[in-house]
Amino acid sequence: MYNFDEVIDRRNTNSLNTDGFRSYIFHADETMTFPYKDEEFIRMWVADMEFATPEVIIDAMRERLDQRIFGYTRVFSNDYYEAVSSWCKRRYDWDFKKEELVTSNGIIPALYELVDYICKPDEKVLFSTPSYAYFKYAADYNNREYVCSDLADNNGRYTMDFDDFEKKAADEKTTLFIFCNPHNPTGRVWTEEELKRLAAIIEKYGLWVISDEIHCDLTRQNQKHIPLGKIMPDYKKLITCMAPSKTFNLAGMMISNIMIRDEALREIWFSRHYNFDNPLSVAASQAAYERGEPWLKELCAYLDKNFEFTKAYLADHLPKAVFSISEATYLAWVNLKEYFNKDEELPMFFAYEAGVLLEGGNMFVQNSDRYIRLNLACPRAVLEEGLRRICKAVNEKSNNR
Ligand code: LCS
Repeated sequence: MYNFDEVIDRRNTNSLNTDGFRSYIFHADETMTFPYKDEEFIRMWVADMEFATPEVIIDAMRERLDQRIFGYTRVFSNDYYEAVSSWCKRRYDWDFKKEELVTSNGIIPALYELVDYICKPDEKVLFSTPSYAYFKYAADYNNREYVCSDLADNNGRYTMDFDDFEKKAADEKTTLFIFCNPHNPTGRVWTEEELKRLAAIIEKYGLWVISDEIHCDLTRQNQKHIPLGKIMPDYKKLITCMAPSKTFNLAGMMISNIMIRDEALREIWFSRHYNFDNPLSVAASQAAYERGEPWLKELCAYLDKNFEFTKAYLADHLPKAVFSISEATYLAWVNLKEYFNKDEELPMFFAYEAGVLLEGGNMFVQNSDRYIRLNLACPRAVLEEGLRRICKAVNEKSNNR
């Protein structure tokens, strides 16, 4: 029904994906040149999609545009809460109270604020690595120390090292754990058993926990996301973050949903947070949760196929790459240890030698050396060309050694 094969030109839209890669990936300016023109790159980096946002959402934004006045806006209507909470109830069998829901112009800004509100200056933030780098930046921004607990890589399937995690959680200066559920970049959907073990440690040491569930709607069809809030129904020091941004390709609309259980923390939030929303974003988000599900189902089926294709293609063309299909996210996390030396800059190699923009292990804090992360949320034809170029460049390099 929806056409995920359509290739859409994103240039001249001030898109980070097409126009911002020099600064984001290479910390360089416009003078950085490549053997490829910008429009010749296959872009498999930042986590947004090459697919059009569903029409039901665009229609809702159009209807809002037709009202013609765009004054100061904040979510006041009960309809918004109803839309988000029925989504969570229907899909994850999880409830939260209306007063717990606040909105933020993105999960990153919420993390930056919450670290400040929760951690005293000498307290530390814990997260699992490899990690989405903004967990570290949220600590850095607030001059808080951070502590990493490395995940274990079992032939491409990652697990938590609970002993190491508990050791770090036991430090009385470690007061906040930022949890990625499901996990970016490894794609893990944590099981009920894993979540229960984790919850027991969190409770034992009384940690605050922010469960960042931004990727929860994007699971493989054989997987089931469990909100940490469902495992810890009465734990007050838990904040859950969800958003329509990844799910419906709305990152630029900058709206996310943050569920804060603790009343005192909510009060700090309300007294310090810059508390306005973009009216188009509110309309988009509400419509997404009310009417976006049929599109999402088809998207997930398409992504499943892209993962299967990638798995088969890598097995055929880069047999020493270690890759297991991500249980969630549209991001593939591929171990290229057999093909690269420790000091090699992978994003640079693939940009120059393959004309592919991707993210390398160096962008995920630690425990990620010689991995690449590929964004598979693109039309199949684009994916095929990207993989063809990646495998060709690696094989040529190996043959020349
Ligand atoms: N949390 C996680 C775990 C993410 O992966 C991302 C985006 C965000 C938060 C951002 O939330 P926002 O502020 O947009 O609401 N992840 C990206 C990534 O891995 N590459 O580009 C963006």
